[in-house]
Amino acid sequence: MFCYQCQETAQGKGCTKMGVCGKTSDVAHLQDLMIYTLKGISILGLKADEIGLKMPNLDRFLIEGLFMTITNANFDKDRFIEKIKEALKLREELKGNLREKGVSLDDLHDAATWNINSDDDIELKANSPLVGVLATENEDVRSLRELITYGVKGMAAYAEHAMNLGYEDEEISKFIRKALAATLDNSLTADELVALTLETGKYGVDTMALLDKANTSAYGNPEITEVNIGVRNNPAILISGHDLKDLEELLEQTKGTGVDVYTHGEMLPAHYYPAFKKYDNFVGNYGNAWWKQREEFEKFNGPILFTTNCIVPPSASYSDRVYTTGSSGYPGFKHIPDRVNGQSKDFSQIIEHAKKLPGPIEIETGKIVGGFAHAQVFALADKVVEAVKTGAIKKFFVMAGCDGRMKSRDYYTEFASKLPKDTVILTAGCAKYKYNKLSLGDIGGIPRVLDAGQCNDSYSLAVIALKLKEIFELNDINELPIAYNIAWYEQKAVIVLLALLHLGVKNIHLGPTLPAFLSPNVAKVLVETFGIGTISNVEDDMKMFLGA
Ligand code: SF4
Ligand code: SF3
Repeated sequence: MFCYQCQETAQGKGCTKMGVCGKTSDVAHLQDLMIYTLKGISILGLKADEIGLKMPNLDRFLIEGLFMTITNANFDKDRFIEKIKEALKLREELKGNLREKGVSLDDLHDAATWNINSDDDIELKANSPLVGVLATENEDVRSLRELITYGVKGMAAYAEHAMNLGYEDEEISKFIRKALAATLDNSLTADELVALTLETGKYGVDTMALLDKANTSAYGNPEITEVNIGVRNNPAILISGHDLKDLEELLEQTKGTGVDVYTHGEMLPAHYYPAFKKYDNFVGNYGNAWWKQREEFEKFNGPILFTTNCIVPPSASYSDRVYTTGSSGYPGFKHIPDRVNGQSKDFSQIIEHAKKLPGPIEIETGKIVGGFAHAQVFALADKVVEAVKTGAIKKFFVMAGCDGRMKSRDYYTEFASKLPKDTVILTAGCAKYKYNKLSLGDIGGIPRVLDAGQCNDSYSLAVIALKLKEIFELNDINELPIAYNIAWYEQKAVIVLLALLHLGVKNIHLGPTLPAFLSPNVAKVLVETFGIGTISNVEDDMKMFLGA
């Protein structure tokens, strides 16, 4: 296997025997084959797009398939084998439709033609040197192809959530096909791939905007909210991941059952939406970011529901009470099937399971505050602008992104706690858990940590920045007193980064390390064009950011 798609990749180079994340070599190969096959389908999909031929299910299939390969989303070998078989079936149907329309299918790439006689052929093919990251020999081309692929994976994740709420954009789906097909096109130059990378960022913005519209139309605009981090005595379900539609259905089905619902990790921001406040059994947030799940799930006592990444291989003490749904999966976990014909998912099994188990053990008490997405910040705009004008706020620090298990990420806790008192942190994603429980105080009633929401709500931070640029009548977003010190882990952070670059944001610092998939030359382009940098130590970085 060879995988270097996340920040925790082995030795900062690539996982070759087993993923640091726990992904086994056979699953890694199957994920590569999944992506390879989706790329083949995309080549055909582009031909269909050219003649305006529509294929029902194609968009959803591509989006789900991509999402399943995101770091920590799905470790279930059998589900990948099934999905690849479905992919081959869909691909052949698509070919049939194209042939009917007289489209020539000569000289297709192997990704669009390989096939199987039996299930064993899938694993054989998955191990072929033609499939996977190292199939591209030139390291710069490989780097750009992977950068685009990872960006598209992140985009697909956000597109799926939007789709679950009934929001789709054909242009985004077409771009996904174009981008995936392009990563197999040997005629493209490095410059063309760089251009495509930046275009990926444009569609990243569009996808996050679409998801923002989907979430806020369905559940209202996030508002300032105090979230309880303590517990009650009732049996309870812990829901993790990013999918708000799953949460809504779970809350509806647990209503009046005596079973409480708590959020974990990236589901915390759900509490900020007005629509979820009507559920008396929606108690609070339990625990921290994804990587602490082993100890926290152990103590939670009740069943846990994963709606997306990030899953950590479980310990035996709780594995029988973990459920997955949607694109997430893990061998041995119970999987709650998808919606059929627009009906809700059926969460009765997990609810019945919860009833038999004791309530959670309290691991902390108190409250955390969040809900500072664009509409809420706009409502406070006068106050914020005044604070900037009087110098009460000297600088904003965007510290969005991901958390992770590496010790080096303690940097972010230290950085947040040492920031001068006249600075405000803007955050989104699970990166916030590094400092959202510190007492950093407020500036004239404005908390010093403003949490916009999930990683996709980094879009909100960009909207806020653009609004401030307008209010202060600046020509360039980079003239604002905003510094970017972003932590990344998986591929959603890649699309967030590309989206920020598309919006013209410069001098983003990305840590705790730069992606292993950036070759020296590709990294150089990003440094020279966008001033991308990484982090060193808190003291030096503080001086650098504050210009002292
Ligand atoms: Fe390694 Fe990350 Fe890939 Fe897992 S997702 S195999 S940790 S690079
Ligand atoms: Fe977190 Fe996985 Fe990236 Fe959505 S849940 S930000 S790491």
